[in-house]
Amino acid sequence: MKKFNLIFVFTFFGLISQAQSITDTSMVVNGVCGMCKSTIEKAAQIEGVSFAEWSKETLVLKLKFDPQVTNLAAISKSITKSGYDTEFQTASDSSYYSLDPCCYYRDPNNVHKHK
Ligand SMILES: [Cu+2]
Repeated sequence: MKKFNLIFVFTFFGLISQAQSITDTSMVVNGVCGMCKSTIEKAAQIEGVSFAEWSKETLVLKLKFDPQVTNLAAISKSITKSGYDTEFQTASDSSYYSLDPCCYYRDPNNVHKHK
């Protein structure tokens, strides 16, 4: 009985520490439309990321990830590779221009069309 309680306590605290080890944060990612949203969210879901949700209104990408597996820099890198600028890095021109013209968020006229 005593052994059982001990196992229970360890399992319980194991679950708590696991829950606390998830980083809950956000970063700003530039974009304009629903297509940007799916590309950004897909690019953000690298190994260790359990949640990624971007808003075209606020440009905020909400994130939950395991800091033992990944970090903001790695997630930002994956997003810039897909063509989007984050608050930390700028996407290369070649990845930016491989986006659909509808998604050209650096073009003020295009941004205006979406607002
Ligand atoms: Cu778009």
